[in-house]
Amino acid sequence: MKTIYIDGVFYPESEAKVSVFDHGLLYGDGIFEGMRFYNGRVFRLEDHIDRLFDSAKAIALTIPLTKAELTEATLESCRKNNLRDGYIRLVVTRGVGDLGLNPKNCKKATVIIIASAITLYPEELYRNGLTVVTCATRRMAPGALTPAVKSLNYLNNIMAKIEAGDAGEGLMLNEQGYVAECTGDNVFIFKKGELFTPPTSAGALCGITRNVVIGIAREFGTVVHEIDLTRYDLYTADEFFLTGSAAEVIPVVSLDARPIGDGIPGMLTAKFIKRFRELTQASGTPIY
Ligand code: PXG
Repeated sequence: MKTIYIDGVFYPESEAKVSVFDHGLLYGDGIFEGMRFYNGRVFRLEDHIDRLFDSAKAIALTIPLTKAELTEATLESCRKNNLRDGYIRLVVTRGVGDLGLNPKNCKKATVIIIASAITLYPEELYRNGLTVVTCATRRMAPGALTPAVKSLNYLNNIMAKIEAGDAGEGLMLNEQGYVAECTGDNVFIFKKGELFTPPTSAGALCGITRNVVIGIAREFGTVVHEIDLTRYDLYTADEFFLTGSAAEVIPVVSLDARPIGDGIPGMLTAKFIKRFRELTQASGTPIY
């Protein structure tokens, strides 16, 4: 039985409930983080906590805990569930209000922490690679809600996911038609040994796995370009992969029915996956 943190109290899964008047539910008014823990350590915990507080700041939401308190509550959620490997979902909503979207009527944010054992992608996908299709649904325009905020408004990404269906993962473009990201992952390509990824200004979340991969590239002496990419750049890439806390680093072997490179996961991607896995096993904030 899972034990879930809500506003300072741990509840059994069946009793872990929020009000129907919570604005996270009524309006998608809130923010979240999804992170992983491996071998008894939470990977990049500090970065996730920092990004959560930045998301909160951006939507004028006060998290009723300090960063240190939220960090401790996150680690305690793993301990209470006796877990060494798994997934953590941190959610902060605007809290309970009335049937009106004005956040001023919400007195206190709701803080939820779910630590769970689920793994999200089968190992064969890392060996065989993903199929990606471009979706008609565009990534949220920065003038509407900046994609830098990891908000509870995922509807446009969900529409893209529905479009992608069983075909595979969905690639999302921005309003100008440049590559933004996939529905829950950042995009990278290799061309002639150099690494390319869209800038966050193109509508990509400033992914923590993305930053780790850029760090690995520095370690390897690989040149990294954060520049606007079109679908042409992806079609003609030597290698293509996605990054995200859930997916980690995962190869892509086809986009819109065009094989990427030789149509099999690339050697450079494999090198990055290996190094990424070493880092997840050997670094992070100790839980116990
Ligand atoms: N873009 C979007 C839109 C995301 O939601 C990423 C990129 C990758 O960012 P990170 O920081 O994780 O490297 C995300 C992250 C889930 C889930 O349960 C989604 C994410 C992360 C963890 C779990 O669907 N998205």
